[in-house]
Order: sequence, then structure tokens, then C-alpha cells
Amino acid sequence: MHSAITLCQVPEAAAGPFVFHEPLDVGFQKAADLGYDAVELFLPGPDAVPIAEITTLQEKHSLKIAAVGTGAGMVKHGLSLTDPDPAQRAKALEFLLGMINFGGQLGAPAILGSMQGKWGGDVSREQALEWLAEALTEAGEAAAKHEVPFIYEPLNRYETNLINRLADGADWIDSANLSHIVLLADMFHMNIEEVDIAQAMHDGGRHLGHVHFADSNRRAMGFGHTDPAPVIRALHDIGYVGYLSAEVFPLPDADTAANQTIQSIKSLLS
Ligand code: LER
Ligand code: MN
Repeated sequence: MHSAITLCQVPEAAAGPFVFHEPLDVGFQKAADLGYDAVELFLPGPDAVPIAEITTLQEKHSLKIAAVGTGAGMVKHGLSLTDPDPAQRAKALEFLLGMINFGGQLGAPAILGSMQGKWGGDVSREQALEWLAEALTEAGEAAAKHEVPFIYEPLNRYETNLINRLADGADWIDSANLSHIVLLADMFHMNIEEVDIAQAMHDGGRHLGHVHFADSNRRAMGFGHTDPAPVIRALHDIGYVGYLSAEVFPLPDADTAANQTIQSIKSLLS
């Protein structure tokens, strides 16, 4: 397993669960100084930062790009893949495919979180999941061209009513016959929705591809009440070799959260 930390450049997400909000060169420098393996990028869109600028920073600091988030499509543009309006769904998919191509050029998968939207009103759950499966089919194909997967993230009940638990996500990937799609296990969402986080890694782990490594209160691991040791054992048991990525609040401040996370990961993996 490898360590990663979130870098956010989206003003609309300034209050979100991302560690470094400084300019990218500062975020890369801090991540490298602390000994992280990779950064996870949360950017305003596919054209916000030139690829060359990121590869230059990567090479300078020997950091991989763990993943790229797509939440700006929702928080900046209000786009959802399950919007009742077909024109809005098309725009959402276009944004997503742009982010997949952007990440793909960096060898990084894109993540679908908040842009999955919700069902309700005139849209049934069945209909929303059908639209989502259609979008994920295209997303998976686009990601595969870059030889990366596409990451689907179950969220807690306050953020989506589609799929809230890892095993439900894994069952859905199987039943909808989705290819090149992996799941994101966000331990903050899981603390709300799962009976037992470690057991859930076993139950849904056959499609696991990424982990948001957060404590119960979405602070750095060690600053809440989750016991990470059984979760790490479960991840070892299922053969998970991906990232533990700190998508957490910069509390009490970004440097402390970043340092706490890397210390936690190092001691858990040693
Ligand atoms: C994104 O990774 C996430 O976890 C969501 O809570 C953002 O809405
Ligand atoms: Mn997350």
C-alpha cells in the first residue's frame, strides 16, 4: 500500500475535506517533504492546469498522481449524471470524460463522487442507477484507453441515496456488468454506513481500487475514534496494494493533519 494526500485548487471546495489548498507547487513540496508517495488532485476542471505543469512538479518531487477528483463538476457547475434533464446529464458526462482524459495522461484514474447525484422526484432509483450504469460504461471505456480504471465512490446517506455501502457497490458492478470500474472505500462514509469497516473491506473488496483514509470525524487518522489496525489487516488480507489517500479536513491545520496521516500510515504499514 502507498500513501497519498489531497491537494485542492477549487475555491468552491475551500471548506471541503482536502488537506492542502495552497498553490500546487507548495502542496507538492509539502507532500514530498513529509515522505508521501503520491498526491490526489482536486481541480476545477480538465483544462485548469496544463499537464506539463503537473508532470514537471511530479518529476521535481518524485510524486505519483494517485487519482483526480471530479467533484468540481458538481460544486462548480451543478452537474450530475442522474439529472432529470438529458442535456445536463450529457454535460456531466462530458465533464467526466474530460477529467478521465486529463488524469489518464498522468497515469491516474478519475473518481466519481458527488457527480453521481441522487434519485427522487420524477426520477426513480431504478432509472437513476440505469443512467449511472450507462455513464460508467462510457467512463470505464475511456479510462481503459489510458490503461487506468475508473473509480466509483459510494457516499454516505447525506450525500447520495444511490449506493451507500461497499458491498452494495460491488454487487452493482457485477449485476450491471460494469468493466474497468473499481470502488473507493472512503472510511469517513463507511464509519456512517457500515456495520464494521474491516468486514466491509472483505465483503466489497473484490472490486476495491482506492481508499480515502480518514478517521470517523473526517479528520486525520488518529484524530477521531476509528481503530485503523483491523482495517489495514483486512486490506492486507484481500491483497489490496493501492493508495491510502488522506481526504480529510485540514484540522487543526493542514501541516498537522498531513504529518499525523503519514505517521499513522507508516506505523500501520511497518
Ligand atoms: C469525495 O471523495 C467524497 O468523499 C465526497 O464526500 C465529496 O462529496
Ligand atoms: Mn471520499
